[in-house]
Amino acid sequence: MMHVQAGREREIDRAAPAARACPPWRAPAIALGAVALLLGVGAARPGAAHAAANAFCSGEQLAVGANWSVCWEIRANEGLAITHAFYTKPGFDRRVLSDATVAQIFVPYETGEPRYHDVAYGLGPAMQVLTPTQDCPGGVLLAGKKVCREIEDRGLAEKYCAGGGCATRRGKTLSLWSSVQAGAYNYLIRWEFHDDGSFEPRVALAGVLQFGRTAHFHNVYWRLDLDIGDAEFDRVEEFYRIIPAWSDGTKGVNGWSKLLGETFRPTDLFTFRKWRVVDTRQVNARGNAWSYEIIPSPGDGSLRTTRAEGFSRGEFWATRTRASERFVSTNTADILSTYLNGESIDGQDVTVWYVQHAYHEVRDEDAPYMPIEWLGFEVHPRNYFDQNPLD
Ligand SMILES: [Cu+2]
Repeated sequence: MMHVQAGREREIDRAAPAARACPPWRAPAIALGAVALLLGVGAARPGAAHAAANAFCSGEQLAVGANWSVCWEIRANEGLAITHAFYTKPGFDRRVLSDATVAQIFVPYETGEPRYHDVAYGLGPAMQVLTPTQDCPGGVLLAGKKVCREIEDRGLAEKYCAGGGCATRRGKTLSLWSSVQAGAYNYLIRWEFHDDGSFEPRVALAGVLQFGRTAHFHNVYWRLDLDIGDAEFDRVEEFYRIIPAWSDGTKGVNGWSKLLGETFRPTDLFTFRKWRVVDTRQVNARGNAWSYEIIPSPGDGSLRTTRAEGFSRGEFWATRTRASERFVSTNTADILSTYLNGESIDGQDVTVWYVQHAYHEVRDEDAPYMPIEWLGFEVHPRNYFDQNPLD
């Protein structure tokens, strides 16, 4: 595990053309995106193993707390990346994630231009130094004060009454976050790992408006390699809840459909659509397959643009895991679509991509400095444990 090398950071900066409206890495550069894509630090692929994250990293790259053991690194393009995450507690030590990143933040304006591809320009070199007193008062600053690691109280985790008495359990979260300067904006990229086995990738919009009152989107593409137990033997499934033709509307049915080949899918609020990655070789004590599910947030929206921007065709993508397949787009290329080349994802090592579309209709309160607005979604264990792991 390593940080972005300083030399590589400079190379991105040097390659960036000057621009009036924004710092160099934010400039809509044609060649720069392709250059930056070559600079990222590749993720080492783990073998199939049950071992805590400390088999993969040490020192400040290893974050431990709230029943998690997590490795992270800084990459030239994606910034703060999670490279391994294990759920661990006494007598329990099991892999959840091998690799998780922000794969793109695509920001098109309603006037048609500009159309920014921020990860292609490089989030890593744009990470800012944080302050111990204001940014990270209860945590620890790492990576030259560019990453804050915290263990926080997340409020009530359980509340129940039984046997004549009531009880409350409070939860904890292990979080790692950083701030990235993207033009006039600040993005906060934050990974939260909760002690109940769920985790939450989050991005906040902050800073100063880039182009006054022009409405625009922040399309955040997340890339997750959920390696539940083993890296191999994944299967991706899509949830549905429907009202059958025979029902008068008071009765519904639900189920999971398998996605057998590389594909993209739109969100569908009417059927409570969500997705899960299942390990086909492992079942819990109740005989149910281990899985983790990706739950769209209600405000995530959807956006379809042009044929050339084919990466905007769906909110959820599933592809065969390839170490080289890490990015979504540049100013001139639809990269994500090229990963759909007919490979089977049934029983393979699978990477899933989820897109959140925030529509930023500017309001007066966004100036002079924007109130921080968070985007995020939850990734939950489903039958990964035999029961609530906090009990
Ligand atoms: Cu905005």
